[in-house]
Amino acid sequence: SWAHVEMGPPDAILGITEAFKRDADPRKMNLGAGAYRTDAGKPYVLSAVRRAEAALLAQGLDKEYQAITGVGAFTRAAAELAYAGAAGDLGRVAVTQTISGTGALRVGGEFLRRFHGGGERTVYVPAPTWGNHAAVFRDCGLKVGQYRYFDAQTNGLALGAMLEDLRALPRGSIVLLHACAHNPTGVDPTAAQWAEIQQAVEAGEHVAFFDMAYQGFASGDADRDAGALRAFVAAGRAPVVLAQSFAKNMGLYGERVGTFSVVGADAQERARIESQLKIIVRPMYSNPPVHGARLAAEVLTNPELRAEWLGEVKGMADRIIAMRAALRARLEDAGSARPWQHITDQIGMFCYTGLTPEQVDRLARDFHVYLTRDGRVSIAGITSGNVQYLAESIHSVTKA
Ligand code: PLP
Ligand code: TYF
Repeated sequence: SWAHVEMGPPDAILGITEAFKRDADPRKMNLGAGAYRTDAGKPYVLSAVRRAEAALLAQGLDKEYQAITGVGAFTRAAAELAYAGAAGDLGRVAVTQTISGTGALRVGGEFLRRFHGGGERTVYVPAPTWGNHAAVFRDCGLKVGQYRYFDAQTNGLALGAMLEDLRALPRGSIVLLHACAHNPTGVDPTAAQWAEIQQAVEAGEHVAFFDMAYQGFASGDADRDAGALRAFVAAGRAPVVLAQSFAKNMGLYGERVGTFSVVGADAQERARIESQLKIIVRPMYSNPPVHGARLAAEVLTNPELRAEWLGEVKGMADRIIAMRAALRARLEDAGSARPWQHITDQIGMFCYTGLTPEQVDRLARDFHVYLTRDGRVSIAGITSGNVQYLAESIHSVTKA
């Protein structure tokens, strides 16, 4: 019997969507899960993706298995998007297609457990970080530690504390870095701050594990958003591995499109690493699904679709920036005495508002506004039609 199987807790983020669905009030807002919505509050399939899908359909492709490492045209184009010229001609970069960013983190964690030094290794993640990081890495058999990242006083980066922590880590640790649009805080280092972080990682001979789930989404410029990753790779002093997701920047959420890659020393090293990535993937899921990867490959390699896609990413980023400005302005107009500048200072899909768990609970109970209890707001859920109501609701629960 399975009577010993206890009920597990619901996922902290997806549980909010469930609560939202049960709420019948027409004013309700779901600011929980990080999924883009149009200004009409609807899910958005990018036009470039729709056109790529039509082109693929017209080709009448078969459904044969692809390689263990996935669709070659996709992994090449994805690596090119991430690294551009920073790693040379990419001949030394081992890449495998993964089940989106989460699967990339999982494959990456497995790779590091097997091949990064001997004995027990710890991966250090920022405090706070995406809620799934610790669980993914623990399931890979890695230990998970934290470094300080966010300063609640300033709602900004705790650079001094972060550097102090990175410098104190055991030599050869693994440091998880959000490449851009840090989830949940929306706080990214500046280029100058990144240079200091890079120096600390290199000095400790740590592995830089970049998690890039929002390339293009932070600034609207895919090259700019990959700047930190490329600087580490170009310097060539720290080992770099990368988990890449196309869920957000191509709107391919449920298609599960991503990659895991390792920057090797040369083509021979790449080949050895790739052979081991295959050995990790084979017993896990054998080989990845093809449809989403073909879509992404088509968008990335067809110049017309690529240009359209980059414009659409910029459009999504711009709408989010506009909603940040609107929310801050409406809060100030409503007479809120609290500082709200961090709403417009932070970038990416999320704003870390500083709301307490009790205030978050009141927002849900009294105003039908749902967000995670850490006060994270998914800006993508805000529209020009509901931003005024949201500002009034937040003002109500935050005034003394
Ligand atoms: N990493 C971060 C920081 C994220 O925010 C997310 C989710 O949005 C992911 C990874 C993985 O998402 P997915 O598995 O949908 O690509
Ligand atoms: O942080 C988020 O909201 C996104 C979406 O188990 C998400 O990463 C949330 C929960 C989850 C998977 C994705």
